[in-house]
Amino acid sequence: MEQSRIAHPIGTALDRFIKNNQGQFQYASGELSQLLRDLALASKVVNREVNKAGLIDIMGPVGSTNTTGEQQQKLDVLANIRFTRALTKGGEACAIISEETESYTDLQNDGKYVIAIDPLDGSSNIDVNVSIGTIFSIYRRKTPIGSPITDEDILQTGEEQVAAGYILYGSSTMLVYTTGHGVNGFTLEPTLGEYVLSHPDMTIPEDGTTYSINEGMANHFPEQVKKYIQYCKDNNYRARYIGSLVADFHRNLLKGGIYIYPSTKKDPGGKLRLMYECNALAFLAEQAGGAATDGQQRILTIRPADLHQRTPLFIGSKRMVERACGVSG
Ligand code: P6P
Repeated sequence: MEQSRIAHPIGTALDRFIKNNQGQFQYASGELSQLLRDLALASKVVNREVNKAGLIDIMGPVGSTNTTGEQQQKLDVLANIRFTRALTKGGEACAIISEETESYTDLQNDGKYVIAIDPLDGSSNIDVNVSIGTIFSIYRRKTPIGSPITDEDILQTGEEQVAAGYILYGSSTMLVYTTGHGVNGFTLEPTLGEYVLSHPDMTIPEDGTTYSINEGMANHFPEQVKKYIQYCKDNNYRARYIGSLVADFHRNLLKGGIYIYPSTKKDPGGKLRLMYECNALAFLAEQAGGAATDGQQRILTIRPADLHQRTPLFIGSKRMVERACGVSG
């Protein structure tokens, strides 16, 4: 039977919303609520730094690369520090998997949750003032509290997420998350410093006419993807590609559409990372009535072998994903 939905009046503050819906969490003991608050707090600090990046010396590259060989931007490193500090102080997380660190961070505490996070995705857009985002997944640790963290706690499939979301630092700043009971979006009211409910019960249109893909690499796409892109053109679809996954995903969530980052000759396993980019967005997409696959299987069923494992990604409106993957004609 459909869980009785609590009324979600627009304007409800995030804290109040979390409290009102705490009963939906399988482990309704308040820790997950506190964890979401810790992430929201850190995002407000990152938002402040993103919004004034041009005024203080935090733009541009640090001069180092992250674990996946990508040039780290100063704001990447700052965001990672902010989220790690908030989660450490909050005490609910026992380990953090981050794009910015080679291995996971063991917080040496009795926290029940493991966080996988891309602290600032789309960093190549930071210096040109284009929207960027934070992506997070929340898992419960599997081994007993007090015992050492193991790969069993860290390398979990996307289906085992207990919550996931993103923060979009765009024309407004939004926090969008799910705990497995639908998707809700909150807009930061800057004068109050509060996230308030602006997009209750978000659902993605079953079909759409917007496709997001870097066509500059079209010569390196698999034949099925080339065929689908031609189908989009033959049907006068709209091409929109921001170069920030969170921004493209958010637009498609609201309006309908598909985002594709396929395997290419340069990145045969795809470019995007399973643990801290794709799993969270796949959970959100499915909760909103959409779909997310690697071209063959649901993203959420992929068993990770490595923290920084990459995967091809087809995500968005269900009908569009099916057609792009050749499931439907
Ligand atoms: P390309 C940003 O680095 C990112 O991870 C996503 O946010 C974005 O959609 C994609 O990579 C852009 O990659 O190869 O098209 O520049």
